Order: sequence, then structure tokens, then C-alpha cells
Amino acid sequence: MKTLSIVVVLTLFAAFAWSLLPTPPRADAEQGSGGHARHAGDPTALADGTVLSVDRAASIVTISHGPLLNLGMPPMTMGFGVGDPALLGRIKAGDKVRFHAHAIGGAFTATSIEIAN
Ligand SMILES: [Cu+2]
Repeated sequence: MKTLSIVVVLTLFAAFAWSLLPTPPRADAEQGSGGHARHAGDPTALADGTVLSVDRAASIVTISHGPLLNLGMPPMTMGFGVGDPALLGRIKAGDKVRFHAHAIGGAFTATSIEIAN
């Protein structure tokens, strides 16, 4: 009987100690798609592209882009909405850019764009 209680106590202690261990970095799968926190500041989430056109009135920039890793999107040419029109700054057709895009409310939206000419 005494042996059994020692085993129980040790098991409880081990479980408790385990719960105190620092949590290792979590896999992407736990973050859901389009999560901001996961790749905020993550340089690997920046994509390369070439601006084909800028529609300031509609806040849409059309970019021929490389792979968008955070969106699982292959290279293609497409329009991105821009949440903040100020992001478009001096960007013009022909500029090489590095940018970051999210799927926001089902719309692909550029959340940062920098000229990389
Ligand atoms: Cu695309």
C-alpha cells in the first residue's frame, strides 16, 4: 500500500513539474490561417514582386509576385487591396517591391509594401 501511494505522489509530482516546463515554440498549424501574431516581423513572410499598376482611387495595387509563403500562394499576378492608401506612397508601375499580404475578410490585402529597386 505504501508503495502505491509513493507511485501516485511521484506521478502527480511529475505531471506538475512537466506543466511548469517552458512551452516550446508552437507549430504553425495551431495559429490558424491569416493570423497576424504568427509572422509579425517575420522576414520570411515578405514576398518579392513587381508592381504592374497602382489604382490609388480604388486602393488596389497589382503585383506580379513570387511565392507568398504565409498564404501558401504560388507566384502569380494579381491585385491586392490596400488597407491604408498611404501604403501606396510613391509606389508606381515598374517598381520592384517587397511586401507582406494577408487574407483579411477573404480579401487579399497588402499590409506593408516597400520599394526594393
Ligand atoms: Cu497571388
